[in-house]
Amino acid sequence: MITLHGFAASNYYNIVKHALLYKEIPFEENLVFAGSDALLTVSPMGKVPAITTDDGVNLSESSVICDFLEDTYPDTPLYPKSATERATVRQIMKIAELYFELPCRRLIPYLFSGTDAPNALKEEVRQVLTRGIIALNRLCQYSPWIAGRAFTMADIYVHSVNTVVSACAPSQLDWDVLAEINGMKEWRNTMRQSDIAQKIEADRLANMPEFMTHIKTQMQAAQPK
Ligand SMILES: N[C@@H](CCC(=O)N[C@@H](CS)C(=O)NCC(=O)O)C(=O)O
Repeated sequence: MITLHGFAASNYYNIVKHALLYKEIPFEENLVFAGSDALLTVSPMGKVPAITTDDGVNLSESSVICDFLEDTYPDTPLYPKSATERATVRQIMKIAELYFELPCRRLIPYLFSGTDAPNALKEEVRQVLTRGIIALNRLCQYSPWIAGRAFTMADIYVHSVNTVVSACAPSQLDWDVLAEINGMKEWRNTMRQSDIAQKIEADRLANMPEFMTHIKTQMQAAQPK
């Protein structure tokens, strides 16, 4: 059985968890936080998520794991058949990660510590997000799913990405970034209603207190003595 390593408060972890649940692939969860030696044994960068396959192979990087799951468990597909359409799905995922999630992620330390990010950082983040918004407005179709008529990995990916965007941008930038993408909020409401999304959200909330304790311990350890 596949083991999914990481923690339920992680949006990247939840991408893989959502795909596993959607494809009805049996898996077990191994709770491990970033920064631990245990994680480094399965994830070379020490990042969450990682999986251990049935064959005992460790894999990390959410998009790599998503591809592995699709290749290994093609039933209940999450990518279209044609190479062009598959690339279009991956293009949405990549742009959402690089120009939507990653800039917002830079604000997370300030969100967690309840402080205001420096203005120069906020400006850098705003500039990347502005271009990300233009790109996603061009790419996302919402007809009814993000890449068109079929539900794909891009729906799962962007839904999880949005957890970080919606937590960071309004509070740190005073900017409702999701409202800038036509159809995003309506689609998000639809996404939230599935049983899988609701289970993932319940697990995320349940893991939050332990995760925040872990973060506070890490922040205290990093303070100069
Ligand atoms: N590109 C990675 C990003 C994963 C990532 O940043 N995960 C966070 C948790 S949400 C993490 O492990 N952070 C700790 C670190 O960056 O060292 C992926 O797609 O899996």
